[in-house]
Parts: sequence; structure tokens; C-alpha cells
Amino acid sequence: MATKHDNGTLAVREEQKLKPPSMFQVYLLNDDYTPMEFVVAVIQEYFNKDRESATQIMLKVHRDGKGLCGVYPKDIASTKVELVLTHAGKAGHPLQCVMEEV
Ligand code: TYC
Repeated sequence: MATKHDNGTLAVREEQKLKPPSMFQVYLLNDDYTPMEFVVAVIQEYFNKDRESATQIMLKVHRDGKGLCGVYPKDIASTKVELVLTHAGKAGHPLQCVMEEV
């Protein structure tokens, strides 16, 4: 709502300008080398999934090339991508993790 002030200024109410934060989908990508068990452990640790859900996501990535692990605000999504890439790199696996705006 716009409010006309006595002094002639027009104030747009603050709450009207606030948009919900844009959200980002975080995906794992398939490759031919990262062990399935490593991927399941990554999904459990970084995306808070139980072993069954993590296994289903890993198998989807393996079959379809990519799989959705979670949807987060931008800073959380980018932190997860970095943590996963760092963890995989240290372990010597080429696992890739990407984010896409919803
Ligand atoms: N394709 C891998 C293999 O056969 C397993 C794998 C699954 C790798 C998911 C990456 O994001 C991935 N060992």
C-alpha cells in the first residue's frame, strides 16, 4: 500500500517491498568413478537424508545423470556445493555438485 504523507512524499510500505528469498536446487551429477557408497554417505551427511532416501537419490543420479538433493536459500545452497566439492576432492573423487535457481 502507498501512503501519501502531509509533506507530499509518497512512501511505499516496507513490507510490500520484501520478497521471499529466491531458492536454489542443489543437484549431484553422475560420473563413472565416484563409488556409490561414497555418494550415499555424502547425501546423508550434507543433505540430512536417511540411508534409504540417500540410496534412492544416488541411484537416480546413476541412472538419469543428475538428482535433486535439496532446495535452499542461495547462501546455504552455495555452502553445501562447496562443502561437497571439497570433501569429494580431498577423497580423490570427481563427484560434481551444482545449484540451479528455482
Ligand atoms: N556412476 C557411479 C558408479 O557407477 C556412481 C555415482 C552415483 C557417481 C552418483 C556419482 O553423483 C553420483 N560408481
